[in-house]
Amino acid sequence: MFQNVIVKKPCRAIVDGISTAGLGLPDYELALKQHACYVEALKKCGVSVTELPADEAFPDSCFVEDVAVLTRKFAVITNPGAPSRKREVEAIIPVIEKFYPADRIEFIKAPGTLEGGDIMMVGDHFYIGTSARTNKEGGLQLISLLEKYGMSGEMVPLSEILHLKTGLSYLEDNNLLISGEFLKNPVFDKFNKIVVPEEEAYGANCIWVNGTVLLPAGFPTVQKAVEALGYPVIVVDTSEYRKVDGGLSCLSLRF
Ligand code: CIR
Repeated sequence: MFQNVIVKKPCRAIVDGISTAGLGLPDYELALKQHACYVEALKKCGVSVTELPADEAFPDSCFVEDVAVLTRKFAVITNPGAPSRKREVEAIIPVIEKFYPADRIEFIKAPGTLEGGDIMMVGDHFYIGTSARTNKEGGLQLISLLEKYGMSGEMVPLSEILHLKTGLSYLEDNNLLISGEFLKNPVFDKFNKIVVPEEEAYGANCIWVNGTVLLPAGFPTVQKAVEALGYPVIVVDTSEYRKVDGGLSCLSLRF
């Protein structure tokens, strides 16, 4: 169960965020409204939400998931692989210090790079996507930190999408939403796979929060499949974040 969630308001500079989507520029006012709905949905799941102010210096800074990995035993401040995002970590450190003692805050160090979107938690085991943003050195550093705290991790290479969780969402109870290049990876064979069709690929990025699943709006096949598993669902429109390659998981740190 999660007690806390950290989110960060989008800034006007979100229009300059890194994007490969080809869907046009985000509408800032709509992005703000969608963010407020996202926060409301999280609160309905019984978590306490810490909302950080917008930071105009960093266009992608609302995607707060990427700057930290928060486990039940310790926190990791990442070293984002995207050069424009590296210094986003400076603002998150004092926030993480409010929740974790100083001796339980660890750091990914250069030449290691790692972004939280590449990390999927399954109990005390963590899947680490090696991507354009997270390199093997960063993955090895995280695995050795996990082992220090009695947990474990393994690396999963990916090449076609941004982050591991762009294409995978663990919904607890062994249920895994899975899409695209991960379908043929035997690493995930032990899960109950809920296959996301190609045309709904963006819908593979959902979040489980205390038994409820938050889903992006506009992905009916994914929604039906998640509902069929018995989860209560809250649909949240993330259209403006999709324009800068972001989704539901990217917008929060849940711990
Ligand atoms: C980026 O490219 O870094 C942002 N425009 C999107 C980050 C999405 N984060 C995530 O999937 N965890």
